[in-house]
Amino acid sequence: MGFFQKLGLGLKKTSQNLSRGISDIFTKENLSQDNITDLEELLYSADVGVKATSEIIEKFKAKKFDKGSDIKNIKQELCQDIASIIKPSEQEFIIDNNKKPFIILMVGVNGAGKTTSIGKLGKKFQDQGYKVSFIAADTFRAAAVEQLTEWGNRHNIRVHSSAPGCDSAGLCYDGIKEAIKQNDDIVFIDTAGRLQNKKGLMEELQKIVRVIKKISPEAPHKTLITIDATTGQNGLDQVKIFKELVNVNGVIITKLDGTSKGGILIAIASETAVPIYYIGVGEKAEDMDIFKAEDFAKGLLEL
Ligand SMILES: Nc1nc2c(ncn2[C@@H]2O[C@H](COP(=O)(O)OP(=O)(O)OP(=O)(O)O)[C@@H](O)[C@H]2O)c(=O)[nH]1
Ligand SMILES: [Mg+2]
Repeated sequence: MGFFQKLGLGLKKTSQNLSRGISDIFTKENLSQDNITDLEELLYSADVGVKATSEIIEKFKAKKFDKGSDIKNIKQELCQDIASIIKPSEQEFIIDNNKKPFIILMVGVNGAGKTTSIGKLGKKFQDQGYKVSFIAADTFRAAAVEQLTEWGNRHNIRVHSSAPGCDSAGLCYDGIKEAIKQNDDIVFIDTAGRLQNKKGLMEELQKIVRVIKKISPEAPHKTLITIDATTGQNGLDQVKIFKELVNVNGVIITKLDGTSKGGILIAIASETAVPIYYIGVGEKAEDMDIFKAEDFAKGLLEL
């Protein structure tokens, strides 16, 4: 199964609600203000958010659909409107070969999918011929180191780790030094999950960034945040706050499978200028791929 199909299946919970809702709205009666309000509510319930919803509604109103309008045509128009809103967030993830190792810091709240995403992306880049290593800087939990080590073992990727409880910034420093020595192309740094409103933990993350900069002032070359799509609108705050504090410059949206809140991707695209590089629709390595705006919009409307 190709990723486009997987995405379609993964988005089922969101797309079925939307599809059914649209059919219900536009088969009942003439298009009136009520229909527009229903459509608005439908978008809110998929966590599309206030800004993107009003943009979509404005575009949609201008089209003046009527009772006789074909549902497929309505969906196609909506699909185009959504795609045009999220398109600016579709950007190629480029590894700059002049920055060696290319250092990627992974951040986010607890359980969002950081470690899994590192495993998946590490494998992806290795398949492209890059020499990859991981730094297990989630020193809070022994299980976190084991989890990353398991991904490393599975794909023959070196994992730099230390005993739980050690200073994570120091571990990052050593890990990067080691990566330089080993001539690695890409280093992923896994960090502990932290809630965006916990000051101490956010300060610790800033310390990690400061220490990385001691080795290379331009690093981390990418700071990615993983957002669990099932958390809905809170994901938007997470992007904004992590961006403010550690200059997040890329988003990965995980767990789009099994949620009816897949619209959060649209909210993040419309309300932050941070590119969305990858999306996840399952636990396996092949369940993550590049974010493509048109494909996502099609999946969302079952087209
Ligand atoms: N269904 C589904 N599960 C996912 C996806 N991404 C990650 N998971 C699962 O989500 C759970 C949490 O993922 P982790 O990678 O451990 O998350 P984390 O952010 O590292 O968590 P902490 O280190 O505890 O903060 C695991 O069981 C993953 O297999 C996805 O795209 N879809
Ligand atoms: Mg983790």
